[in-house]
Amino acid sequence: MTVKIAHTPELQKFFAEAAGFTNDDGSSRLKNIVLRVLQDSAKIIEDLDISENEFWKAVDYLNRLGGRSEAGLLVAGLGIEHFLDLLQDAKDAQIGLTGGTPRTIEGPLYVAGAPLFEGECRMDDGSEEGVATQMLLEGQVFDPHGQPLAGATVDLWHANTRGTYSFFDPSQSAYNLRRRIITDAEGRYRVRSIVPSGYGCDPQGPTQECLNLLGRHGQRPAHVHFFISAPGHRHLTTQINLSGDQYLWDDFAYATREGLVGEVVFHESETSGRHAELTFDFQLQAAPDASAEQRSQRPRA
Ligand code: MBD
Ligand code: FE
Repeated sequence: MTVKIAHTPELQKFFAEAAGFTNDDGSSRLKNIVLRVLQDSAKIIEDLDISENEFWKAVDYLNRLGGRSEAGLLVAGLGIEHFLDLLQDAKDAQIGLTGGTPRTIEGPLYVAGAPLFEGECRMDDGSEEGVATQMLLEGQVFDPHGQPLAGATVDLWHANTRGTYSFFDPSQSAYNLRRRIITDAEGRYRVRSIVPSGYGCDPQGPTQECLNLLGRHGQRPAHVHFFISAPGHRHLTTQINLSGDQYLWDDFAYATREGLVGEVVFHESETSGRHAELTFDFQLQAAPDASAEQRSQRPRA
């Protein structure tokens, strides 16, 4: 027999009290959100007949998730971060704000303050020389009219050959594979780097623990992240996902999108050996207001 009480006036009054509706302090926005969380949580518990053991297992899971700083990873893996992109796309479409390079998720591994260069630079610290394949990555940033955008900031980051990121992988040097480049007069950026490997969730971590119970893997294709910004233009958060990767269209974080696949071309030469080239251009939208020029206020490393 299923017993349901959450809908009763007594319980609704109780949730309103717990969410602070009977006092005049605090944030009314947060009160509204917390009330909804309480109501919907209670409904989930009732509707799915959540047992006491299941409930406390979930509480413990959240503690362990936070303890390992994997909350940002889980929301990516459950597709909620991708949902935010789809929702923003739909909001944009409704007001006719279209065009330019598609957005896709940031992921949890950005670090602010990467070394800044004009036009071009090298991204890797050379520590994987002999192991990594050299990659020349270049392209142009365009404005909404298709004109090259000089002075745009291309803030890019990617993993090493083991699929790990500097800062989060303390064995790498500071800001390895993280750079900011100001586009030149022709809107160009150009970097010498290495071909990244795809990312995989820590097999021992709480995110993979959840994915296992969903019968899912925790792998991403090889990819390069970008924040692109320029005065008067809308901030763009996106990624290039690399062609040929087995996870290209089987990304646990759902970041690969039409228009965001980079064609990596491998070359064999007697003088410089094997190296890869990847060309990828970006187009920004005009900023509807000044705040649109900035990236989100998401707390980051
Ligand atoms: C990554 O490198 C990433 O890009 C995302 C979205 C999630 C986990 C690791
Ligand atoms: Fe990534």
